[in-house]
Amino acid sequence: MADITLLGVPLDCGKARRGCLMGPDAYRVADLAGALAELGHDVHDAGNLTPAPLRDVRGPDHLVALPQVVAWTEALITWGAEATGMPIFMGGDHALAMGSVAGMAARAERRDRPLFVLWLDAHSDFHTPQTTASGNLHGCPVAYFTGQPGFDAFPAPPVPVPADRVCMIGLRSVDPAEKDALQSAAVATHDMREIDETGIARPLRSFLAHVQSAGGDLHVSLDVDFLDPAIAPAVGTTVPGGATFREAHLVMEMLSEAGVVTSLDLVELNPALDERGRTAALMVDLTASLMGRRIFDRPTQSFGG
Ligand code: Z70
Ligand code: MN
Ligand code: MN
Ligand code: MN
Repeated sequence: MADITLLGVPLDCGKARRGCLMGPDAYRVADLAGALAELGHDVHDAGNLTPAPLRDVRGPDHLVALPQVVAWTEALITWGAEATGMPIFMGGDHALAMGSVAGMAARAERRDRPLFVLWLDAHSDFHTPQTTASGNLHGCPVAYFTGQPGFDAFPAPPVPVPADRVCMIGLRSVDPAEKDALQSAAVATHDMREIDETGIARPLRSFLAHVQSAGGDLHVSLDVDFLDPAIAPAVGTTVPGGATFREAHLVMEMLSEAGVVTSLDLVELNPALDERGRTAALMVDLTASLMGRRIFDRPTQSFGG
């Protein structure tokens, strides 16, 4: 059983629309801790993280809340590098993944294991501060933690994650600059067109085989908008055509059976947009599937490779 630490990260400045700061408490109200404890895990709620002191940082003028996102990133890297067990980062918007992933990469290096990242999102979040048109830093975390240039205002990621250790599933909203950058980067990108044609298990199975054969740690970053808005309305950036309830649970069950997941982000939940808490409840159920909840028991599985 896992030693799980829930960390609230009420970061709400990665974009203009407010509400994600209530995410951590929505997960507490939906009893994420209880759902995981029921599976036999040792669960500890570490409360909410506090950002580092604001510094006078400079960057392109159109960036939204740059000093605040830098301060959160610093605090997350410091916290994550020292974390033990299985951290679950309860967001907060996706800008938190700059620090959560960079921190987990630092920790993985200390354990002498390569860190892999599974990015479950409608968006590729591969902008740099120079290419983002919106100025919203929640659209930039993957470029940051893979060590792309242009993040001078930020602390350098202690251990950049090589782009070929990142797998994105669920893509259906990719801006032109991101598309160009992804075409020359080694990130594995699986869009909804591919998933419709081949099914969601195929790309996931091959990525998990890769992680297993490399003996890696796996960080999963789950954006609410990976899911179809019909089942997960509580997100500022709904994009039609998302993962179904069954696809999402299958992904989580396969992740659980692979036995490689060592940390998780739950991001972009905006409780002000939820309907009677159903998106928060679904995110809790998906996390429970990831941590071992099953219809029938199944053993840990080797995905070959
Ligand atoms: C767009 C931008 C984004 C998440 C929206 C959207 C980015 N590419 N990311 N929601 N999680 O503004 O850069
Ligand atoms: Mn404990
Ligand atoms: Mn995202
Ligand atoms: Mn998204």
